[in-house]
Amino acid sequence: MVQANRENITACPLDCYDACIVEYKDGKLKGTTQGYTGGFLCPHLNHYEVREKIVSAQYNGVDIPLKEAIDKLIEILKNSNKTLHYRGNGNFALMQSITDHFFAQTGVTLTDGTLCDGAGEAGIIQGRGYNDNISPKQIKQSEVVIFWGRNPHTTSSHLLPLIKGKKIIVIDPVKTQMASHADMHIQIKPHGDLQLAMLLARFLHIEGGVDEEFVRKFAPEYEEYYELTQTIRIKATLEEIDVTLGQIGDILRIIKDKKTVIVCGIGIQKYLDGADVMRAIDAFAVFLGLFGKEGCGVGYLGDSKKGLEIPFAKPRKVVSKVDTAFSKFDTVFIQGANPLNQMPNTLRIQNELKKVKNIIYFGLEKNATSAVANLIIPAKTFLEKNDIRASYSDNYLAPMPKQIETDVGISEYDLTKALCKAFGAEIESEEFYLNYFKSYCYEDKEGVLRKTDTEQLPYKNGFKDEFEFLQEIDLDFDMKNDYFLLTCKSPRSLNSQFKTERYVYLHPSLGFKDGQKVKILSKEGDVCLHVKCDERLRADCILIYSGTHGVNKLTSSQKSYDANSAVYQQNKVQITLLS
Ligand SMILES: Nc1nc2c(c(=O)[nH]1)N[C@H]1C(S)=C(S)[C@@H](COP(=O)(O)OP(=O)(O)OC[C@H]3O[C@@H](n4cnc5c(=O)[nH]c(N)nc54)[C@H](O)[C@@H]3O)O[C@H]1N2
Ligand SMILES: Nc1nc2c(c(=O)[nH]1)N[C@H]1C(S)=C(S)[C@@H](COP(=O)(O)OP(=O)(O)OC[C@H]3O[C@@H](n4cnc5c(=O)[nH]c(N)nc54)[C@H](O)[C@@H]3O)O[C@H]1N2
Ligand code: SF4
Ligand SMILES: [Mo]
Repeated sequence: MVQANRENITACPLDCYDACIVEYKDGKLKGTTQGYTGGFLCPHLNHYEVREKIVSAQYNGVDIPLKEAIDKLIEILKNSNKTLHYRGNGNFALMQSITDHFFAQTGVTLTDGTLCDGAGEAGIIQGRGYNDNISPKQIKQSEVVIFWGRNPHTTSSHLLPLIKGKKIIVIDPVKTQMASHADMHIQIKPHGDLQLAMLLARFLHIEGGVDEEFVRKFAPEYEEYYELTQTIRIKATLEEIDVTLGQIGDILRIIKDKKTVIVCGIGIQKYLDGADVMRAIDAFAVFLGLFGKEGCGVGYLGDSKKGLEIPFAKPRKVVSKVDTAFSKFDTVFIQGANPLNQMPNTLRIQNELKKVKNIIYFGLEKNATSAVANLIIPAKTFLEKNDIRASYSDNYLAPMPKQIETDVGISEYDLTKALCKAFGAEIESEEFYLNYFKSYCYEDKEGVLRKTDTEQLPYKNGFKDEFEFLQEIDLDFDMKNDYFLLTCKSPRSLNSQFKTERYVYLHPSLGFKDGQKVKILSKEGDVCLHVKCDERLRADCILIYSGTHGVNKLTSSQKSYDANSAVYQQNKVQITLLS
């Protein structure tokens, strides 16, 4: 039997690539050397307590005891004809979805699709058949790392020690911290990645650099794909995406005969055709034969639950998480999410939620969503409850035993148990589920629980079937008019948690000055923000970080063509000066 908990060791609960295992000692959180945390934590966990926590349940703006709030919740759910359970990833641990177990059993509607990485993942699955992420071990063994639409200093800082001394290429419209240290930075126009990836594959083929042995075995349709890459007009395309032929040559020269990993982020896929972009990057990696070899591969967000059968009841009814028709429900139970700030098209969400009779918010802090809720139920922080988490990129499960007792809030398990009891639904003990997850693991010599059935070297026996290349492309995106909206992750916030940003970032050449107030407009709406000039940007881009109040008034609730994923950068925007 696998070891249970080590008292002071828990794990960061946040939805983050790194899944740090942490120590809680004398009221402080510290990094450990387990997993690949390397002994340090990022600012979020170093300042975990800065958040303004909700300390009391509320009904219609009045503080009430927790017990009364739970009774109220039961009453609301009993009298509701149509209820929606909308759950985000504010806490990424596995027991957070125990609430699904109750809602699914009682016929409540749940959500489907993602605000996050779905389009890219769909592209991976279309090409490779399934998504298996590379582990940090492969990144460590590589010679060249290409960061493609990923900002490691902000969103995966624990990769940094692993890439010391390697050749680095960054493909990003922003001169990120990594870009300014890199051997090469392609400051590509947003949405230019599909064409770049196809041109790279084409020139690799022209130079005779295709790994013939690999493609013949695992991707026999590669000549047809090469023909597709030939349909792209070279000169016009390079101009359109703002890349030079020299840069293409340089990339191919740097990676020639080198163990290369391509570390992709969600930046490449916040578009309707996000799946195609990821698939074109994969195709380039296939031409290079990067799969199934030590020190090589393509990383992205993975299915962190891979290899686990989730023991909770499955929903019978689902609706989209991206363009959710909230108004069709009497009751909306929102857990671990802040849709009024984080979902696309805020005005639409505001209008939809106005028509909902009962809005219940179950979270840690006050935010745009709690402000419209009738009933607020405070959650417990990860230190105050038992849980266990998985990682996107490594195969460990990290137990998260309770560290502190408090009388504020309720855990997801305890709330679900109370609901199951009131409705006569079935539920096992908390320990049962935690042990169930642990039963997938063995304990390695460092004392880390690792899932037994996971490949350490993904695709070592090839893909599910042969690699499926793109057969056609649709380049229907306005690359010329107005400004591109970039909306990526801030170092200070975790989406809308912690310290959110308040500015719009513009290139100084646009003529705006720090502190001026501007209105940013898209076809969905507008938002007024103060300017910060930023040399790291292209002059045709504006940057508003995820979490900034009002940013999603600009974004569209369309869904990516493949997978029901949000497309935060599909809309172009305009700027006008206010003062
Ligand atoms: N500090 C911090 N860390 C986080 C989060 C956070 O909010 N704050 N959020 C977490 C979550 S939920 C997620 S999903 C991950 C995501 O983490 P990342 O995958 O790193 O995602 P982003 O920051 O959205 O975008 C990454 C980079 O893509 C670039 N980019 C934007 N558009 C394009 C494009 O068209 N082409 C190319 N090539 N690049 C482009 C952006 O400039 C940015 O530098 O981060 C997690 N970690
Ligand atoms: N403009 C723009 N919008 C974006 C993005 C972007 O890059 N740009 N990124 C998108 C992406 S990748 C993502 S993943 C989504 C994230 O969007 P959301 O899933 O809405 O995530 P957060 O903004 O982090 O809000 C998390 C909520 O969870 C609550 N919470 C934290 N811990 C717990 C807990 O233990 N229990 C409970 N019950 N609640 C808890 C917090 O109080 C907070 O209200 O945003 C998307 N929206
Ligand atoms: S947010 Fe990410 S990097 Fe920061 S402590 Fe948590 S898992 Fe580690
Ligand atoms: Mo995300």
